[in-house]
Amino acid sequence: MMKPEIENLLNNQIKYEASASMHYLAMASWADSSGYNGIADFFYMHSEEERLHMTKLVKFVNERGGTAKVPALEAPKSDFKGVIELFEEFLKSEVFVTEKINEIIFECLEHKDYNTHNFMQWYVSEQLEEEAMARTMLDKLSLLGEDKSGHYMFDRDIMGFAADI
Ligand code: OFO
Repeated sequence: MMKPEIENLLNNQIKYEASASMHYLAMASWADSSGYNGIADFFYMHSEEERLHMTKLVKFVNERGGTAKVPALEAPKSDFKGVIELFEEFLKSEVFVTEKINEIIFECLEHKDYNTHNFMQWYVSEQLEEEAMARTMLDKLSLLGEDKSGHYMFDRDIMGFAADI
């Protein structure tokens, strides 16, 4: 049986993954309607990934005898100044999720819940990759600055970058 403190933290994490998924869906939609089709595909795909992260947690909580809570969510930000702001938001969101995952890892050790600790390792390595990806993309965009034609090239090549990271 899972300790209530851990169950609570995992339920909070379900909410963070769900809201990252909706956040990225809103970002995909903004990119789509702004003519950045590559960036839109990247965030549509990433939104799906976060949804899977959420579902994996829902199943784990239920399997361990807890009760997973499907959360209500606030509407995500849907308007962005440009591509740079989009990727700043992406990095900020991933850094936030990493902090929350680290808190769970800390509490698992405090409560000697090695099973959940083990399960959460998958999220730790996933976050490492996602943060690295967000930073690399933001670095590339910072080099381009406000250059619109550069942004369209970035949009054309983004799936290639994502595959290389
Ligand atoms: Fe990238 O947030 Fe899930 O884990």
